[in-house]
This record gives sequence, structure tokens and C-alpha cells, in this order.
Amino acid sequence: MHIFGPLSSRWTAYLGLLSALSAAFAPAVAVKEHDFKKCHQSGFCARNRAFADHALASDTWQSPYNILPESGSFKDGQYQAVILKTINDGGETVRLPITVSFLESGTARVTVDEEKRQKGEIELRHDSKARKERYNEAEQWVIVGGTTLDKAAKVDYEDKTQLTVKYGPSSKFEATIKFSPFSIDFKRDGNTQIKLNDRGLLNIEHWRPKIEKPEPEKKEGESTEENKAEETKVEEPKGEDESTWWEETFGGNTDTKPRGPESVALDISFVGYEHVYGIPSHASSLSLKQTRGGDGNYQEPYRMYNADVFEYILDSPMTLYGSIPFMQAHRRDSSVGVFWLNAAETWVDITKGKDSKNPLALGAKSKTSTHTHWISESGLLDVFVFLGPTPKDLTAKYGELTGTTAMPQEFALGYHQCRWNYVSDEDVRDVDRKMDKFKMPYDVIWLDIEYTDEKKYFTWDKHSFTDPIGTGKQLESHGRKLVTIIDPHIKNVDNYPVVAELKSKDLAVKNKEGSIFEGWCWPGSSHWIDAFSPAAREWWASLFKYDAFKGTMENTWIWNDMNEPSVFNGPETTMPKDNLHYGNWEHRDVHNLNGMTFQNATYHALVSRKPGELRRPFVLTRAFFAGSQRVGAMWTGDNQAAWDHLQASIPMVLSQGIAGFPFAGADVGGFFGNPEKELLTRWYQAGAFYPFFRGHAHIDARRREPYLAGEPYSTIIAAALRLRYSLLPSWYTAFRHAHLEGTPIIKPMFYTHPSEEAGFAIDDQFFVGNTGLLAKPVTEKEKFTVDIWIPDSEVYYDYFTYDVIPTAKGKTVTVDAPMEKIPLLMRGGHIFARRDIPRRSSALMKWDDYTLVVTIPRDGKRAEGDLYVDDGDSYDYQRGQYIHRRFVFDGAGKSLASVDADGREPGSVQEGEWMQKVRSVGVGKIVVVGAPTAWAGKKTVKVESEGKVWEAKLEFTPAAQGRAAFAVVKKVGARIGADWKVDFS
Ligand code: MIG
Repeated sequence: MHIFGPLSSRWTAYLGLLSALSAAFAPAVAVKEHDFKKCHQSGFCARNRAFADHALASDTWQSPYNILPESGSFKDGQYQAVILKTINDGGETVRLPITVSFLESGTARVTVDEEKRQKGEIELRHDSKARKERYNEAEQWVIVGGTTLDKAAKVDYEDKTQLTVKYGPSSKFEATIKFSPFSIDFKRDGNTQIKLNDRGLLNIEHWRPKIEKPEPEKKEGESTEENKAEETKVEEPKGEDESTWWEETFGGNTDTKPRGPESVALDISFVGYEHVYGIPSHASSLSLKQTRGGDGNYQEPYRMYNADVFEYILDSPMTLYGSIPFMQAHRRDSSVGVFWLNAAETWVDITKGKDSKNPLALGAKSKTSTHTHWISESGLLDVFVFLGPTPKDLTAKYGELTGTTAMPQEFALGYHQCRWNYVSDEDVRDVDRKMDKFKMPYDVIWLDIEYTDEKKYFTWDKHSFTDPIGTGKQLESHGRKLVTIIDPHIKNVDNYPVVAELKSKDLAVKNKEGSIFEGWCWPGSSHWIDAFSPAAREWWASLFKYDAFKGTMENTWIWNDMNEPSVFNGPETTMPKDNLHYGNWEHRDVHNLNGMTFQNATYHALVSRKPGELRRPFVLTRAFFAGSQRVGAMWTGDNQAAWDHLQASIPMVLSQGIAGFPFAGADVGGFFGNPEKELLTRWYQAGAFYPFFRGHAHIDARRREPYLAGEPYSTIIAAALRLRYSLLPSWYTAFRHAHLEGTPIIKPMFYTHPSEEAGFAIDDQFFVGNTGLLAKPVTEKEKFTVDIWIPDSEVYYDYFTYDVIPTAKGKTVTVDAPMEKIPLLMRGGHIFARRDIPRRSSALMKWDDYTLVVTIPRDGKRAEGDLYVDDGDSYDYQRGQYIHRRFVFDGAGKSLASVDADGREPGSVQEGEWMQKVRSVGVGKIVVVGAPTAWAGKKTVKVESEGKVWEAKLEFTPAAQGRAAFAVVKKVGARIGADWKVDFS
């Protein structure tokens, strides 16, 4: 039997036993939970939870943080003051400068620093070379816009105890800063939405010198960590637990903590809000759970500390590979949120409760509020407050600050075929041929770490990959691409120029002594590129030039894995926190940013591979942070070939979308283990609706390329792949919206229907972009129906049969889902684009005509939709080289029209090569689902475009047996990029 574990799975691979072992495979066991910290094992988390327990249990608790009124000043949209923290009974205080910034976007920002550390007036222990300040560069990595101060913000009221500022659009927002104790109430339209430090849990662990105490007497046989902690505790005045202030050990690794305790924590209450979402990535529900025990709740806070959590467990708040500390709160017709800009280890406790004292409890009933407690190990306290009021406002404002999804390469929305590993050039070419043979479209085949010469990145295995360019060319002949993996650990061996340069140029992460950090990863002994360093990034770029990374060509793109970073022999499989990065920042301060800096380095390397080659890079990352959406896609890491993992993937991908990083997917088929055919098939059907759609498998898993499934499964999978490909125009359009507006690609019910409370916790169905397509993948074994919740009173049609679904607003409808069927409904009132000719890759569909699908709404009045098209590859779209059409069906006027969605006049854009070529692309057909009965007998319609009028054929099929009437206009003949109008009268 093969037992999974970090070592067994890794080392079988490392020893090169490859797939020979694959037959002897047992289902994976859960993650070794004890390899990762629980709150009580993380000193600062435990201290802050204890602090909260104490504060919340006491009737007399008063937060020891007070604004010094005379220190305050308000100018140009910014309030500045000093908070005094009282640190002992003698009234001794510590100065904490606070800035509250009111931004033009309507977002407010609260930043608190610590004067002593700011000024460097502290002493580091162990002769550490670390910086003395609290980490204050997160914004340089994360924030890209939206920080202009709102000069119109004004003080509305002020006295000795508080100050109220009105700000935001039409001054509808209001912040009341109370001095003693310090707290802030954020109001919209006069009602409190968000409160900071209302429960008095603000805690900024100020700098203090270590007072050496005599070692407690050790009793025989009592030398364990636990005992040591116990003994120290007993000595503490006021019961404060000092045991982890100066040093902390976990799993045999000791963190030397040269700056002592320095955590920042704050309670944030969402008044009257029952649901909170966001803070991915967790294998949890979309609507976040309570974390302090009780029925169905978690015991542990949601944790964000990017980690290589192989074989993660489900329904858990434990950390995963990436972190986005952005949270949305939602109640009927109102969304608000916060962004906690801190890259250190962070925990978030969530509790919910009725609050009868709640000023917002309009009416008799008191509302449930959500109370959150944010706890970070180090850094500034830096929190952005968003007052909505819609979910769209939230994602837009967050996108303004941290950036939106990069406009992807069009191929990246196609299907990706991956496994660990395709073992040779011939293997790759064979899979490529077989996909064609079985008529399965795909765009990208992937090479995992075994393609390298002994895990030396930028090299190829000399025996099995002798002709990567030949392979690349075979792929290119059908418009396909190759993605190769490049990880941040650089093998520490002789005769490897990459590591030699890394060392000689001094571009690696350092250990606490300031010499090069050495750790263990796939290649054995390794060093890690420090992508925080501009010089390191410049060097990294040089490695990707076509003549440096030989064997790569224009259709080679990159996969960045292990960038949490994963360090096999490190604490919690990552770097020691006292490691040092560029600028002498401790790893502790920047941990959650690390993955993003690496992906960013790769992104910029690809932009500059060849002078003059301006193409959008494709880089997949495992680790991420707020802002990573600007540089590529993510996937949810090492899941398992199990039904519950398929299920879990949907809320996980939805969470990514509402946290601003929607280009997300899970390994189709499940990484560990061997999916039964039914599971594999259902996973493809679900995966066809992930924004990032990739099949992947562990090295010990059996081969599972979709054509191997056998009948009927292979045919069903091929249909799922083709469905994805036919809808690519609509997916791409959704990405355009994500790129411009920060919107999710697949949207949960609360997002599209913010007034329908019954939908707020639903996370197993979703809409695709603005298409009105409502999908609910089957995620259970032998399940041949699904229950879909219907959010409104619009008409819904079955995507495949045009059956009218018998629905009612707020009701659940049972829809058939035999094996071959993906439950997919079309909401009335939309228009979306498809391409109906199946081809081998997206590139080969580039010049195909479009099909437009119009779904007539219940009242027959109006349907709308849009289509965005560009060359799918370059940045020319930024110079107007794109088509963005808006389609409007007017029921009264009996017409369907296409106009420029951005109001550009025809001829106003100088047409480049692509624009000229796309002139040959037309509207092939128009399908009108739910066509009016009055069209029966109609044989033709009038088409008008570019000064000409002609007739096109109309075929009308009357309604029958639950199926809607539909009409098809054939050979419409208008150019997709032109204005046109079809007259149905
Ligand atoms: O420690 O590169 O999540 O997708 O196949 C495992 C080998 C390293 C982890 C990734 C997985 C990938 C694997 N990697």
C-alpha cells in the first residue's frame, strides 16, 4: 500500500520511481493537520484570542487606546493624530500615529503605526540585521490606484471627544472617530455599517526590551515546550502570556523573533450583516462560518499563511496556498467590506449575534450582526473600509485599489491538459495526436517538474526531452501552446549556471544571519530567488530570453508552483520567519506577498522575452495575495480525486471571484488518487465552468487523459470540452468585464441578486458573466437530477432543449441531469455569443462566424447582451484594436440591433492588421429562444447594415411539450464588428 505523506509522495517521485508505481495506489488520506499551526500554537494568535476572551468576558473592560485630542488635525481629506496606548497601571503610554484617509473613490483607509519602531528607537536581539520599522511596503506591491484623497471630505462635527467626517459620493458616507477609547463608526445614509474597535479588541503589541529573568528551575524530566510555557506563565503578572514573545518553536523549528512581540489586531463589526464572504483561500463555504465553536461552527479562526498544504482537508478554516485579506459583508440590498492590508501571518475570528442595542435595528426585530477579529503577526495596521452599497461596488472599489484581472491570452480560457508528468517529447506529441483523434479540443499541454534535468529549471532532461522545439512546433501547427513549470527553488549544485549567478549576484533570500538561505525542496539542497529585489527580477527576466531558456519558443508559457514558498524542511513546510529579504525585511513581514512577487517576476520576464514582442504573458501561480490577479491565473492546489473535493471546488472558485482574483480553477479529476469514470466525467462537466479549466494528476495517479475514459464517458467529456469552446466568446467577454470592472467571472447568487436573502448562502450554482447562463454542476455520485434555486421571476430555459423550466421566484426546481447532461439554464432577457463549429483549439476558431443566442424574457420586451473580441494575444486592444458590441432585442420594435458598446463611431479607430482581418468574421446565425408565436409562418427577416438591406431566412419552430418556441435566422451575413439591425416585424 502506498501511504500518502509529504515525504512518501515526494520521495517516491524524487527517487525517480515515476509511474511504474501507479498501480499500487490507495486513496489519499487527509492532510497532516498537526503539521500546521492551530491558533493556540501560534503565539500571537493565542495571545490575541486570550485578549479577546478577557475583554469580552468583562463588564468593565475598556480598550487602553485613546486618541490624544490635541494631536489631531484634519486636512485635505486626511485626519492625523496620535493614539496613546496605556501599557501599565502607572499610566505609562506608547505613541501610535494614526492616519485616516478619505479617498475620492469613497473608500476610507485607517493606518496605525508605532512611533518607536518607526523611528528605529528599538533594539533588535541576536544582533539581527532586520529592519526595525513595522513593514510598510505592502502597499507598494498591492495598491495600484484609487488612493487620491477626497478633498471634498469635511469635518461635519467636532468636540473634545469625537470628530465626524462626511465623505464619499454626495457625502453619503460618514466616519465618527471617537477618542476615548478610540473607535470608528462608519455610516452610510446615517446608518452604522462598520465599526472598528467597538468591542475593544484593538491590540498593537508595542516594542519592549526583553527583561532577562532567572531561568525557572527545571524539574527532572520536564523539559518539553509545553512545560516551559506553563512555567513561564505562572510567573507572569496580570496573566499575560510572555512565553512566545521572544522565541517560538514549532515542529522542531525555532523562530528567534529579534523584534519581540509585535502583532496587530482589531475587531471589525458589520452591523446588521449576517453574511460575510471572501478571505480566500479556504476549503470552506462561500458564506463564511463562525469560528469560536458552537453547532456547525469552526473552533479555529480562518487562517491566512500561504502554505504547501498537500492533501488538504475540506470544510476547514485552515490556511491554503494563497491569501486575500478582503472581506465582503452582505445583507438584503447592502454590501460593505474591508481590506486588511497585511502580508504577515493573519487569523480572522468570526462570530455572529443578535444585538438588540443595535442602532440599526430598524423596526421591531433585532438583526444579526457579524463580528470579526483580525490578527496579524507584524506590520502596520492598515485597513480599507468600503461602504458599498452593492456587491458590484465592492468588487469595483477593491479592483480600483489592487488592480483587476489582467486581460488574459485568449487560449488561456481553453482547456489545459496537464499531468505530473508527460515524460518525453514523444509522450507530449502522442497526447496531442490522441486529443485530435478523439476530437477533443484543447489549447495547452503542460510539463511538470520531470521535464528538467534533475530539477534544474531552465534545463531539459537530456534523455527524454531532446527536441522541445520540435514538440513546440507540432503544437503550434494547431495553434496550441506548451506550459513548462519553473519554481522558485534553485538547485544548489556545481555546474549549474543559474545557481552560480544567483549566488554571485547575491539575489537569493538570506537566513537570519544574513548569509544565503539553504533549504530542501525538489532538487534537494536549494536556494530561493528573492523576487522582492529589483535586481533579482531583472536577472530572472534574463533567464527567459529565447536564447537563454533554450527549447522555448513563442508558444511556451509558464507555471509557477511552490511559491508560498514551499521548503520541505522549513517550519510548516515554508521559510523560517526570521529569514531576510531584500531591504532586510523579515520573511515574517512579507510571507503572504512572496508568491505574488515571484509570479510578478515571471510575468515581467515573459513580457520582455524578446525586444518588441508585446504579448500578454500567461503565468499560473499556486501562491497569491491581493494584487496577484494582475499577473495571471491561480488554481486551488493539491485536491483529491473524490466527490467531496469536486463539490468543494465550486465555493472555492466563487470565493476567488468575489475577492478580485476570478481567474481560478481546481485540478479537474482531482490531483491525488484515481477518479472513477463517473467522477472524472462530472468533473469535466464542472470544470468547463471554471474560469481556469485544467485537468491535472499526481505522478502516482494512473493516466487519465479524457480519451482514455472509454465510452460513454469519452464522448460525454468531449461534449463538455466543446461546450466550453463554443462559449469561449462569452467567457472572454466576461474576462473583459473583470478586467475593466473587477467583477467575478462566475457569480454567486448574492452577487447577482443582492435582494434575495434565500440565495445568500447558496454556493453550488452560479451565473456565467452577464450571459444569464445559470449552471449547477452535478457533484454527487449517481445523482441524475439537481435542484436549482431560482432567484427571480424571469423565465428560464434549458440550455440544450429549450424547455421552459417550470419556475417561480425563490423556489427550487428539480432538473434532470443524466450522465451526459450539465444542468445549465438560460435566463430570459439575455443575449450571448457562441461559436458553433467544433475545432481543435481556440486559435483555429479565430475567424469563425458567431452565433448569437437571444433568450426572450417573460414579458417579451427586451433582451440584452454584449460581445468583446480582440486579437487575444497582444496589447493592441489598449489602442482601440477591439470589437465590443452591444446587442439589444426590442420586443415592441420587433428588432435586434448591434451597436458599439463603447459608443465609438464607425471608422473612428484606425484599423490595424487584426481589425482588418476580423472584417471577414460575421454573424452566422441568430437563435431566438422563446420566439413570439406571431413569428410562425414568417420565412424571412430584413437585415440592415453598412448602408445595405437584405433578407435572411428565418426558421420558426413552434412550442411543444414544455419546449419554448424558437426561431433561427440563418446566414445573417452582417459583419460582427459592424452596426446592424435585424427586423422581425
Ligand atoms: O510538491 O510539481 O501543486 O500541481 O504537480 C509537489 C509537482 C509539487 C505541487 C503542485 C502540483 C504539481 C507538483 N507540485
